[in-house]
Amino acid sequence: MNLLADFASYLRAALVKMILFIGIAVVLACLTSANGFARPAHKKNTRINVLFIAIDDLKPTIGIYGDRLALTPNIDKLALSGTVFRNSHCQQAVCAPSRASLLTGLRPDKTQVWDLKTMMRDKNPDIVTLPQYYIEKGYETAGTGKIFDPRSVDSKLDEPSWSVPYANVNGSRWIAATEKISTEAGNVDDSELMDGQIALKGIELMRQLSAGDKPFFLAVGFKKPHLPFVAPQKYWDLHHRDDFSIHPFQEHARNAPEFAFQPGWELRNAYVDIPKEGPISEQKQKELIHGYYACVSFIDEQVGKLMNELDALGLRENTVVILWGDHGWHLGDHDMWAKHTNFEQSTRSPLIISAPNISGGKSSDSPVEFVDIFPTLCQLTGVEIPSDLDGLSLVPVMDDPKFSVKPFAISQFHRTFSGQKVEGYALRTKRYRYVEWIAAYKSYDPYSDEKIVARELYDYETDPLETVSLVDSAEYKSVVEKLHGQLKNFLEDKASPVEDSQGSLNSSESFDLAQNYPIRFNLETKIKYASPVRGAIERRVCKPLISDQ
Ligand SMILES: [Ca+2]
Repeated sequence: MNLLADFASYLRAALVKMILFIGIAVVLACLTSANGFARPAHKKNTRINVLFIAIDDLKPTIGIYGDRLALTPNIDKLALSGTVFRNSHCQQAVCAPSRASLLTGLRPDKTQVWDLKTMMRDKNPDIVTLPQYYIEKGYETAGTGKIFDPRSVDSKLDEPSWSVPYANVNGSRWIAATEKISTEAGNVDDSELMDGQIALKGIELMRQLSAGDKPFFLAVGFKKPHLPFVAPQKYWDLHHRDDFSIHPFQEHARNAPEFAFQPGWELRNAYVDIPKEGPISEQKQKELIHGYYACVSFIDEQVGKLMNELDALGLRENTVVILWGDHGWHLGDHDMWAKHTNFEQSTRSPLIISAPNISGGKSSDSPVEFVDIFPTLCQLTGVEIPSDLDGLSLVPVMDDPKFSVKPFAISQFHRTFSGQKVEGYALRTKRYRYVEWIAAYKSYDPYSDEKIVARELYDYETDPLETVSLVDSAEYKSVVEKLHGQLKNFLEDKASPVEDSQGSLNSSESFDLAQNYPIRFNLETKIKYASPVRGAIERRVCKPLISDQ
């Protein structure tokens, strides 16, 4: 009995050990599989993504730029996490040339896209664009909406630039209008208009890209506030027409050459409610200004949707967000509408960059240019900066907004004068704008003073509205000489802006946005009040950072 009992006891113990062994083996197998030993590990992407937001025809009618009438809570919020460049200028104030230059980091005289019909790769088959460069660096690149101007690239919106086929979005330019009118409102959902669709497509792409193993460069290009000024009624209702005034200076600047101005053909030639020539009534001007601001608020809401998705996906900490408008816009100043000039309201364009590991709420008056965007993004994402770019990284300015990387920005535009082509090169410093109009010339040609057919000088400290060109004023003789010398050196490629000022610290009035903006205004309150679901809005009061209008 004892032996049998002992044997039975032995069997039970052996059985328990066996069960324990099998159990432990199963658990271990599960654990190793769960730890990924049984299959390749999923490598978490720790590189920096880029969210690249382009806004067509957006001037700095943005709250954070000091515009009292703008309602742009989402862009303002983005700006408070980044750096606002208040003295930022496009290279040529019209869509295709500005975008081709920005997206290649090369000035228009190198891309040779100066108009709305030249195909960028006909002139430069081997040019490497910013998104294309990111593909080379191991990124996934995707785009939707308007990034390149479609008139300057192939039907796939520059196929070499995108690793994911470009996501086109279609839609009507008007809500219900059967005629080509310049403004329209309608009780429609955002998603019924093209820009609402672009935001949704941007979100879809962001989700798709964030699920992949590669870092991404996602470009989302909104089409408003480009004409016609069409937006859902709720964005028109955010603004009160009586709050808007027509521009106080509606004449051509004294002493400026007549050809420097344009007759507003983009507005006058395309819309049935605008006279082909002659005065535009005060009532219609206010409607246009109201429409522009409504479209800006409409786009601001779409920017908010993208930013919310970026946060929801947990991507904010490893994504650089950049927002830019491709050039400025004349809203009636100098009796002009639209762009196509070398004046301040055409060349000055919003630029906001928010980057992980660089503190936000900064604002800089340093002159900067859109050719600076390519190298800046490279540095912010830890990618080597190509050596043949025309711009400079703005990271030193983002680190310390008192820093200047260059003493001036250069814009250009062409005209016909006395039967010949003249090219106007505008040099913008912190205080001045100096323009030379040069006959039958581009910057790659030999420079000669004798080819200059006209010059202009504006002093924004004494004349922010550019009412008079001071180029012949005795008081400004030494200023003109200095700026002429700088422009001549630049055009002769003897001294790029780099050599003139790199590493210099200036003592300009740069300040902390969070402390100075807004003075009597709480951002959260503004977002609440600016919500389109609310009809009435409390008018806000904040200190303008720079005199815009
Ligand atoms: Ca444009």
